[in-house]
Amino acid sequence: MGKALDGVRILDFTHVQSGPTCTQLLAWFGADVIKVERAGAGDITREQLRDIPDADSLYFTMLNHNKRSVTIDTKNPEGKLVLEALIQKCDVLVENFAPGALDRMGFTWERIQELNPKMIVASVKGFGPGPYEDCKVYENVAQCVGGSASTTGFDDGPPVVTGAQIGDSGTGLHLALGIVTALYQRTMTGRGQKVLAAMQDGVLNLCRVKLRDQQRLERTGVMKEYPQYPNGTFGEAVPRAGNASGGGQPGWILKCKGWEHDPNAYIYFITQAPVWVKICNVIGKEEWATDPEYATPTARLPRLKEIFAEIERWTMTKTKFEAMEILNKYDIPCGPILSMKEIAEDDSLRKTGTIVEVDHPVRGKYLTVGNPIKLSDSPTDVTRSPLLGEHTDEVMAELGYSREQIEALRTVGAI
Ligand code: CAO
Repeated sequence: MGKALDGVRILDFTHVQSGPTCTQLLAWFGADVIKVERAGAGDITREQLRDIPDADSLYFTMLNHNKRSVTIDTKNPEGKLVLEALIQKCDVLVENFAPGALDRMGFTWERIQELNPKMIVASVKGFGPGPYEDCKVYENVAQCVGGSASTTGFDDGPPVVTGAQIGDSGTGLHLALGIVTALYQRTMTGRGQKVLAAMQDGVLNLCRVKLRDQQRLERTGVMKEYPQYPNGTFGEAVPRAGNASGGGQPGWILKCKGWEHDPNAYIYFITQAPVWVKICNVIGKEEWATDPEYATPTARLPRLKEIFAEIERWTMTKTKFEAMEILNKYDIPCGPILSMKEIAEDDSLRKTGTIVEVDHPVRGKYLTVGNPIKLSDSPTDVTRSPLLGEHTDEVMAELGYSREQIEALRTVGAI
């Protein structure tokens, strides 16, 4: 079966996490992704967080599946010519260098347009145009400037960053959507364009509901779904809401059997209004179903702490999986707190290709996260990440270079 992006060639000038997540997705959808790296060094993540000496790290391998790797020194005049040949042959150039790096290399938007007017140039940057546009940015910085950190954590503690890489992988995902959209527009205009996904913007997009809450707070001075209500205080900005859902259906994380020794023996429990009566029956508080102090969502809002404490008395008598099974019978939305170990061992995630075992010639077998987006007519086969420069000769030959020319370029350090 063909793949959705068959025939699309990506010049992958990305490194670390945000850019590589984007190009990995495009590769999974069938694009030919040619990753350009510096000879002898490569993407810095090849050697970061190494768990096996001299083997590409999991950091690298898990972000660079299904790609080809070529080494080119793009600051060497002859290397520049090779990059120019690639620009002429590819549809999209994706990069996430520090601001200005591509221009300093001599590959301005204007120069790229001269070489290939159909080229789409897609970039991740930390910030969009403005006072911080020249700043380098990493994941946690993006979480802080995008509104996530100030709204994550508990009211009595400092801002907290989340383990989900919303700044890096989140922005990579945004960029991938921008690229396929630009490819689609190009089918009508015949022209390339610039695509920018700023990490601050990407995080803020994912924190959209918190900007909603900021405006609600400014209008009403209080947010009844937040744990600060009714006994705490609200300031000028959206506060940290702990584990509250913050939405229309109150939720909280509750202890389950074994919580004393297992840090993940917890369940997320949502007191969804349509199943309130069932919740009351399950936890043995049948009287709450009709008591006007508890029977309606509005009546429950000032009592959420007490209600969750009562539900927790019930969840503590069950393991998180037992609780999940019972609650799901009654359509009560909930979810066990799964550890990475439990996720890695989950059979159903392996069956769907969300967790995949990959074999690598140097590091052997390892687990990775497969394509989270499933297309029925474009299935994903996860193949290992390339070794540094593994495909240099192959790609150079496709560009029309002879064996002698390739050797000559290697001798002068251009590839
Ligand atoms: N040949 C020759 N030179 C190359 C090259 C190649 N194949 N590939 C890269 N280089 C050069 C670049 O031209 C740049 O040189 P100059 O600084 O002289 O212009 C240099 O390598 C390093 O680029 P960099 O500044 O992007 O790298 P860094 O490690 O200092 O910074 C990062 C890393 C991530 C902070 C920065 O790239 C950045 O802010 N990127 C945008 C935001 C982003 O994506 N952040 C996410 C990081 S985690 O996913």
